[in-house]
Amino acid sequence: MSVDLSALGWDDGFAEAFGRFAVLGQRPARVSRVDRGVCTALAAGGPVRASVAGGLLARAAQDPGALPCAGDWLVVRDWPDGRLTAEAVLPRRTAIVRATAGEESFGQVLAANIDAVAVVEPIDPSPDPGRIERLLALAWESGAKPHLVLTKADLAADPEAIAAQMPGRASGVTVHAVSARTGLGLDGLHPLVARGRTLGLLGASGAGKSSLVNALAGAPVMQTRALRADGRGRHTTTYRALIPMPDGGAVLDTPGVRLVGMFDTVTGLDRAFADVTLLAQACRFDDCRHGDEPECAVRAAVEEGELSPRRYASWQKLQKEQKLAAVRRVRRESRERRRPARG
Ligand SMILES: Nc1nc2c(ncn2[C@@H]2O[C@H](COP(=O)(O)OP(=O)(O)OP(=O)(O)O)[C@@H](O)[C@H]2O)c(=O)[nH]1
Ligand SMILES: [Mg+2]
Ligand SMILES: [Zn+2]
Repeated sequence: MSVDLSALGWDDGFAEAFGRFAVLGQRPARVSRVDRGVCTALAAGGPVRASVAGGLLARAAQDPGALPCAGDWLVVRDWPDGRLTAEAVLPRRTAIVRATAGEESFGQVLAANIDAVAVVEPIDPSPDPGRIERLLALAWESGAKPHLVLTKADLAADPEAIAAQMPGRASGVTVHAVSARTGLGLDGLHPLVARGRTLGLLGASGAGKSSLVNALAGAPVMQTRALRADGRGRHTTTYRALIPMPDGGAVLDTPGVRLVGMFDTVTGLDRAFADVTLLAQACRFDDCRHGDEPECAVRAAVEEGELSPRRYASWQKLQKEQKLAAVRRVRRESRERRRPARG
């Protein structure tokens, strides 16, 4: 089976980066899945399995984010005994990075080189605006273009009316109501998985991400939750996977994201709450905390009904989390500077 790499997003930019990293006899491949240090990747000649090379492992000891992740472009080396190794990861254009909760932990790369991110949220039971805002902030942070996809639209009487109420609109996110079961609304997603494009999926467990992958692929490529086994908190998908689409393009499916410690940087939050950020710029004081300061534009907007109290509260909560995460990161970084370098 041969693989058309340009259908998977390979282009002149990656080719140039590859030229800088690779030596003769090495070839590019895109990671579809990683299991215990072994990457399954799509190369021009077909799928390959490559273990992570020593040099790359050594780099990853300092920065775990350097390890290959689904969606990465690798420099793969063939050895005379038939083994393959992943020698390098080409610089990522975009990445969904989740800050993990612990003091010691590092950002975890959930998906790399995606062009768009779909925040996937079920329309039934009713969508959770707070969760959507949180995931949209993470999506904005990735550098890829966020979309909101409301799944299971077949279960709602008026999906468009629900879509019209969703947060995200305020910051320019397109909202799609779709059904993997009936095919409703899938046409709107096809441009996101056109030849050369990759769509990343981000959402809670059970949101219907893998069902969406199967509906877009037109084949049961990912396992989905069995109808009766709907125990809460169980994840059906347990690994991240890049799935090529039949007409080119790819979808990157992820296990349901748990919502702890997601924030580390501020850009995504500003973009997901572009409306509130704009308001805050009109506050009298630059360091306004939107408490009892005079001439606070944010509080005025809430009082006048322009900004919903729910969205305002959600923004405050996420900002608090982001600040905590930043403090943790600074502490961790200063600990690392004090620690003598290993090896
Ligand atoms: N009615 C209806 N049910 C759906 C639809 N899409 C998914 N489901 C159901 O929702 C459940 C969860 O779907 P999955 O696709 O496994 O969810 P997931 O987001 O991949 O979950 P994790 O892999 O655990 O993160 C399954 O029982 C699906 O049958 C849909 O469009 N309509
Ligand atoms: Mg799944
Ligand atoms: Zn203010």
